[in-house]
Amino acid sequence: MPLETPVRVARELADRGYVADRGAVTLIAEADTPAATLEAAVDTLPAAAVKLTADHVRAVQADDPVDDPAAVPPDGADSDDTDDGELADDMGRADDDTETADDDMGRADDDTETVADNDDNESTADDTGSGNGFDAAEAETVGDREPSPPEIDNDVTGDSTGTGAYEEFVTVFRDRYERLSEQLRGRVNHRPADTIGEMTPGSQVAMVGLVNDIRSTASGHWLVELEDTTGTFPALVMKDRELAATVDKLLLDECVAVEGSLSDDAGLIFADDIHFPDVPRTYRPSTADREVQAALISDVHVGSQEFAAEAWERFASWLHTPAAEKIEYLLIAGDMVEGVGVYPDQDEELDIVDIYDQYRAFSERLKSVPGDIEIVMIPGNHDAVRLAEPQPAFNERLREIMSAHDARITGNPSVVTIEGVSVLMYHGVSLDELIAELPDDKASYDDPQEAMYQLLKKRHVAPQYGGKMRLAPEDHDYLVIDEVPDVFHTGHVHKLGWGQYHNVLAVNTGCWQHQTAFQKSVNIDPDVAHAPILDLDTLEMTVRKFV
Ligand code: D5M
Ligand code: FE
Ligand code: ZN
Repeated sequence: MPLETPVRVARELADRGYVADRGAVTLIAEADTPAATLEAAVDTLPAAAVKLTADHVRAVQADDPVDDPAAVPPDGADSDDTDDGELADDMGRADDDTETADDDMGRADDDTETVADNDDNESTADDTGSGNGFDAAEAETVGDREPSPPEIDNDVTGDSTGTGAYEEFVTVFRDRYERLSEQLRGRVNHRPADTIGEMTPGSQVAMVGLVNDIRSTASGHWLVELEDTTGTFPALVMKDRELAATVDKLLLDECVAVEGSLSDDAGLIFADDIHFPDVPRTYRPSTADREVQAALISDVHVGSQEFAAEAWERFASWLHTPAAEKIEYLLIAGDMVEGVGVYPDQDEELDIVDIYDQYRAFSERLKSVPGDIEIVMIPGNHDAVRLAEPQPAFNERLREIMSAHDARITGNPSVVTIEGVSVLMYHGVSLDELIAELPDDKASYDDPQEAMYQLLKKRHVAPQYGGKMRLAPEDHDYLVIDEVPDVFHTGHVHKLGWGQYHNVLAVNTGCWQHQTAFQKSVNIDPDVAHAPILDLDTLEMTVRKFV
């Protein structure tokens, strides 16, 4: 029995449109005549069924002693020529593929990156298993995964009230102010905007507000205007003060506190300090109480000519191997498909032109993933949901198309808690904005995690409204980061980057789409087919490459 068999069994099933749980794959792979067992097991499924379980396979094996290795000693020559013939042939071809995959995975091992490479964390070189993972002896000990259902919070799906009316923008910004100012209030002795002008000139004052305007004065200083529910008030940041560097990091509409002294005419605050809601430095993330892992990915872009199909299949196959047995969750942070009409001339690079066909093809790709892995997905800007954020999850029709894998489908953003670890999943459109607006050392495409740190500091996933990021005004600002997450997971910029900010692991998870013509024209070199694997019990991360 070739060692690669579990992978080939999984592929064969996926090709036929079935998802199988790990137990089913293992039983078929270990059967004396895998091809016949597979055929028989599939035959027992009702026409509409897509999921093959270990019980199905056991039922077939109980009925048919020929497939029970204990009952009939294997006869190699016979089984090769008869029962196994056809599939063995197919699998023989697959074997060549697998060998490449194997080879690549060998490299993947060498290429495995750790948090330590990227930041100052400690991590083992590769704790996802030794060798290429296709170890038959180990496979025997592999049991079914038993993920717990994820808890989902902060999901707009089904609760959207916004119609886009002006008053709703007032409401959502008021909510943003209320919730973020709450986090700053205890730290400064602040006053409402409409009473500051009545205070004694020269006195110490503080105000909490949303940044309404940032402009430089004729003499090169900065005027930052804050707005609260009573009005606006300006603060002056002198250009030669250290604080001027902080102004570079300010975004419109974010919530900050300014402290300083009131000018002689009581018309502005000379700013001494600016505070952000931020994450406490002492934050201690929660961890799982068992050894279990999650794979975090994004930007699959099925339907694009650049979709990295082979790499995806290598990844999915690897998930069937013992090296991946601890991976019980797969989180996908948006852009499942390439979509249609997302960017000008996008249609020239489409492999599949119909949006529903794209989701059908995506669903097929999901079938290659072991059926006992819990999948959670949120939409991105290429997906067929409203573009304005917060984005509700896929509608019924799309859920139906993607139902094979029984994934948890939730909005963008969502807080997904798995094994006690809270993961803030957000697709990441605001990252483009941050990278454009902030100084390079604070946000760049090469280090997308730096931009994520800024979002954590601002406690909002998309502070600046009006540029690339579209806001849907709800009665509640879903984009505020109320609770500090243990992990912050984004995608969108197609670059891999991760690190810790005040003990929160921030990871942008690259993509499964090779460089597009647009990306080539602007020199974006995407990080394709990387799968960050997170240990939920230690929050250490390793990255597997499937390129
Ligand atoms: O976004 C992938 C990345 O590339 C993201 O940083 C936006 C950027 N991008 C890609 N195509 C375009 C066009 N045509 N205009 C502007 N920016 C673009 P994704 O959401 O996967 O397209
Ligand atoms: Fe994308
Ligand atoms: Zn995107």
